[in-house]
Amino acid sequence: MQGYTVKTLTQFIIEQQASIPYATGEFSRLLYHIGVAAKIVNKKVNKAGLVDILGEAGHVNVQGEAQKKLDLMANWQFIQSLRNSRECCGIASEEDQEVITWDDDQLTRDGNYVVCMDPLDGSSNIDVNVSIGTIFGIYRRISPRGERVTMDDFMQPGHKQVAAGYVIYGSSTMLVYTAGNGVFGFTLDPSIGEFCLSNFLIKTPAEGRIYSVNEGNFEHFPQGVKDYIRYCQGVDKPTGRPYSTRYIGSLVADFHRNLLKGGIYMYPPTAAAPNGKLRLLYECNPIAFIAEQAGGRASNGAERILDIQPESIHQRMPFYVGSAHMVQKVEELLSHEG
Ligand code: AHM
Ligand code: MG
Repeated sequence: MQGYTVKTLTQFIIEQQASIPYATGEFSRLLYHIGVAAKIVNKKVNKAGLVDILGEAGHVNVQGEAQKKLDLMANWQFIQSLRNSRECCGIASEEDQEVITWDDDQLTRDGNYVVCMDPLDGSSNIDVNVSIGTIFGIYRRISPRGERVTMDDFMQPGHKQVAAGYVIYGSSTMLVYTAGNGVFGFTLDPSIGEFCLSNFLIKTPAEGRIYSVNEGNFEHFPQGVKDYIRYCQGVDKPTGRPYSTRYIGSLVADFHRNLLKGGIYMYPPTAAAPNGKLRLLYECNPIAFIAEQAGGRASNGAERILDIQPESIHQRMPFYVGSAHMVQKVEELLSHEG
């Protein structure tokens, strides 16, 4: 029987590390542990239909949304794995009001990195077998090693991320990440339990033909966004319009499709949610870093996402991300609003 050659995530990380002079392996260890947590969460997500894990856990998370059982499990799993890595000294998670630290644990306090994460995004889709995802952004701490992490460690603008990624639990499970030198995708081969390199140096088309937005909120969008949606719907052969609308309501899945095919994802402000819905630290920033690394663009309509100075760990931000020309177009229309 013929075998086949694969490059696993672990192997890839080791090779990448070897190409960075003086790299100590700390960062590689951190990424490795994220991969381990992703595999465990994947197993549970796959099993979700079989065991009594579906449904709400009876708690409300910090945004007042009902937490699903799988959210809690994923949160716990990633926290444990990050702690085990000994490289992470603090976590900001969508599921926890305060940042997570391990002050009793000197080894962990010595860690050089903080992680901002949404352990299971798109959780309203859990019960209906639609793709969900994990999102993470990694920063080097600015407070001295060995001491308690401070809020300043988390209040760094997105361009300070040393790496960011997402895991999509979909028809297959993928881990996509960037460490600032391109975007790489790994597909989980369940038969060997390894993430295998499947997408080398992902580049997103500068122009796309898909727009993804919750159009049910149309009446509440800023005029510039309404104008952009009308533009997408307009008929124009040279630009390939009308564009297609595709909206799963699961950021990772919507973004991943648009990244590969070309398109724009938007979560604009509405009257009820003047800052939009998505969270800057653990949803917008990691996705924005990946988008830019793939040649795309990410903005809040007026400003580059990665330049925004965070003010609190759960802060929300309007979000426009994807193919560079499409994001520029909506920015241009928004700027006419005055
Ligand atoms: P969540 O973090 O509570 O899961 O919410 C984030 C999700 C995104 O994945 C998705 O793009 C968006 O919420 C969908 O929101 P809406 O249902 O308002 O369109
Ligand atoms: Mg989320």
